[in-house]
Amino acid sequence: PLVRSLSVTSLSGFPPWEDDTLPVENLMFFEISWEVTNKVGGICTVIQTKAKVTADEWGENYVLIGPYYEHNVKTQVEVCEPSNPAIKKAMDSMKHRGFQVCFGRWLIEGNPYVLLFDIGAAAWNLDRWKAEFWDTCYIGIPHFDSESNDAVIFGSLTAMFLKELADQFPDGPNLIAQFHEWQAGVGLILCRIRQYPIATIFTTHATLLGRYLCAGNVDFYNLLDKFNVDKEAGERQIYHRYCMERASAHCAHVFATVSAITAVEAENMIKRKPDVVTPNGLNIKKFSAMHEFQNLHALYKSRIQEFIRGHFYGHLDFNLEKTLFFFTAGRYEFTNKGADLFIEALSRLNFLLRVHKSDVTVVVFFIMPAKTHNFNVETLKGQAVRKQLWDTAHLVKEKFGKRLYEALLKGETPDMNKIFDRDDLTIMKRAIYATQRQTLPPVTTHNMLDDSNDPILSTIRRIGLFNNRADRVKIVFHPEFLSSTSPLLPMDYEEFVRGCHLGVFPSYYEPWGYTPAECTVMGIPSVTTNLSGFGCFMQEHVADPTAYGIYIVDRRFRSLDESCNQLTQFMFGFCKQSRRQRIIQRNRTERLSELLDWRYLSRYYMYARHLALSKAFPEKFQLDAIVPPLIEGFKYPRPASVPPSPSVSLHSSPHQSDDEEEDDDERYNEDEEAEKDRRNIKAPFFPGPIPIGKN
Ligand code: G6P
Ligand code: 1S3
Repeated sequence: PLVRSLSVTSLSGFPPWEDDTLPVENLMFFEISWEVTNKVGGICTVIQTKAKVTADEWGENYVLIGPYYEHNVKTQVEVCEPSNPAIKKAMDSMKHRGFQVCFGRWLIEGNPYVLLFDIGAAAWNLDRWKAEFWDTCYIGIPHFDSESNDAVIFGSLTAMFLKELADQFPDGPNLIAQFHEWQAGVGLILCRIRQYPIATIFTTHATLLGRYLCAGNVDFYNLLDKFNVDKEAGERQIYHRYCMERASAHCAHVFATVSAITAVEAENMIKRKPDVVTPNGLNIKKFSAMHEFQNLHALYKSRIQEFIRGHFYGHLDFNLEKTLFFFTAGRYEFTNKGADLFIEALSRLNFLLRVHKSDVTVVVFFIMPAKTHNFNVETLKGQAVRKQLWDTAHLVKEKFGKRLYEALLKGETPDMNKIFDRDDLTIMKRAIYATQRQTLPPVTTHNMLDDSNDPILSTIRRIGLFNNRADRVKIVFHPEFLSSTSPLLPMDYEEFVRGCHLGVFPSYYEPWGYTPAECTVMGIPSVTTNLSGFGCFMQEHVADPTAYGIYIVDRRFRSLDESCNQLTQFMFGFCKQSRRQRIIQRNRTERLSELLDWRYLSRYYMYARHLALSKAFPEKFQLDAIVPPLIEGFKYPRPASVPPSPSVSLHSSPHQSDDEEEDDDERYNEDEEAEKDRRNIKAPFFPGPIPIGKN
């Protein structure tokens, strides 16, 4: 009984992927997560970016369920009454029992409905619900773990609401509920054990144990099947959380995770093989003009250059036109996110650039939030000095302009020896004197709370990358997320990424990894690893990822030292590219963005829903009738022209020039290259969902 058809036109000129979707008129779909309207990490990005395609498919029958926080609601939600009388009735019943429930539209693209529960206001039930949870599945929650207590309240309220709704629909519509991560899992466990008629999906975005074990000094991937998981969880005092996570996965009709590598991890840590992998996508907006994102790169790069002028005042003996900006960003998990490997590789890169007498300078930004006492004086002073020089130049320019004008009015050319008077020279000399400094440009922009034990700073001290004049690699550690209102670097994250040349994310533990994916859709090359979901995905679907600006470090089958050398070589190779080659590479990187578009990737979520329905209501939904045929092994082909490797002497266009300034028109040739690539692609783009196993 398939009624609706979804037509997605591929940007690569592939045939549109036509698929029969579910008869959503007879279904309701709920997605439950602690991060609905509440940004904590990557799960919010998943839900937020996916909202549009899901709302387009499900319309009024799609509702997200999350926790109520007054500030979030005030800034992100338009509160309204539910149009569906059944939802209203269920909410009224809950309100009648003393619970606070809020309904509205989330003000993001797609405008999905949200239903939010006030966790604090329901806390008076905590003891009772914990006891019920214990009686139901023998998982005991210690009183001091407030996050787990919140999970019990959130789960109990979710289950109560879904029950109220299901009771009103003895003959349908059928309900599907997808729960994300262990914080939402209690609701799923309760629904299943109490046998509510709901098709359930549990998605884990990372396993608790995987994250903990990787952060310790453990050879995680080689020992995956050797861990005594109960014991490991107990020793880390997360046994109850681990039980919630494991029970959620086992109770669900369908168990999903975000990447193949996390599927293997889940199989070993949670002991259930996921039924489906649902890779994370993004909401891709294509510019109508191919070069528009290149213009944005130039625009935002100039803003970063301004910051550099201030930060390195008195030490600006490097050419900003030959300076590359690398960055890493994310949750401050030093080893999990590969910051340890990155700094070591930077020290090797510094050495290589110095011995090869390279004229390239690399400024590396670390954007990872840590505890601080705000900006440090030296950093603020840098920007003040830059501003003062700018004002001085402006003042002198004004005076100069006036004199020039007067002279021209008299029909004279000015005497260049007298064009500056004594005052002008004094002002200029004083401004120059102000740029003298006794200290090196600071490595960190903030006063750190625990400076001496901070892992990034400690490593930098050990290897001695202190922004000396002779260093070709300079470090700027910004231990706070970026903001367009910052007095230091007033840019938001997206602008900053666009202005950089390379994102470096050599993670050891990364179930998916949105940071390199975001770089890709903005046309910025990045480094990732074969231990990250994103890296493995690219390896699987792109024939030559490096040519497209996706550098994948092998952290799985190589020693730490070998991985470090590989990363160093990637970065050194990148530094050897000409501007023309960088422009070509950015164009290619940006072309991959369609691989990450929810318009394609959401079909894995569709498949998970089909599967859940067929398991929960086998008499009504048969899977065979709705799974699209699988066409395996699709790869995005190699680029039509020569890869922009600096060691390759062949040029990728007829007008190669070493003059950096002449390179800009290259993008038009690149448009042609993109066309050639499109013609090269023969297979349909995304073949359809990949079920990776059965229970
Ligand atoms: C973009 C702009 C060009 C600019 C170039 C700089 O392509 O459209 O005008 O010259 O970026 O590239 P680079 O890699 O040197 O920052
Ligand atoms: C997790 O967030 P994280 O940074 O703690 O979920 C994200 C969304 O699925 C994923 O991108 C990331 O790798 C995971 O680690």
